[in-house]
Amino acid sequence: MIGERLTEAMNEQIKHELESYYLYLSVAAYFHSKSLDGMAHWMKAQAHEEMIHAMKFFDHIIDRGGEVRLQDLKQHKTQWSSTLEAWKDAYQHEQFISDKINGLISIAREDRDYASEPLLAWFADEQIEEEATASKITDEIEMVGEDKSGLLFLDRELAQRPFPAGSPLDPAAYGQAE
Ligand code: OFO
Repeated sequence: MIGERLTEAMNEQIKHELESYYLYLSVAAYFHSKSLDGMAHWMKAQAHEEMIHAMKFFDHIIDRGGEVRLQDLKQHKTQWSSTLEAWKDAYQHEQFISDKINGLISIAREDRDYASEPLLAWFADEQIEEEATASKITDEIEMVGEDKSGLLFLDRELAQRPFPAGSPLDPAAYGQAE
């Protein structure tokens, strides 16, 4: 059975993952308002991943006999001063999440909760990828600067990210063309 300290920390992490979901949806709305629909699409696909992250912790707590206690979510920004600022926020947010995952690993080790190791190792790996991707795109946006054709090129490229099959965030799932 999972201990109370780790249960509490994982419940907190469910909140952070749902806030990630919310943040990426908020950034998607901002990009749509700027006609950067490819970037908005990328953010929605990312939001889908964040919901999966939240559910991994949700199921783990339940499977280990703990109690899931959902918490209030923070209100995110709805406006950014530039495309670059929005991507920088996403990158910074991923660094914050990595820190939280490291905190969970420390608690699990201190409490000798070996059963959570595979899940937390998966998240540690996932964060390497999430940070690397957000950092790379932020660098690219920084490189194109004020060049509108460069931005358009990146927007088209980011539109290529596939939605996981059956994603409720895929406009095809609710009969919309993106
Ligand atoms: Fe859940 O990895 Fe991003 O936030």
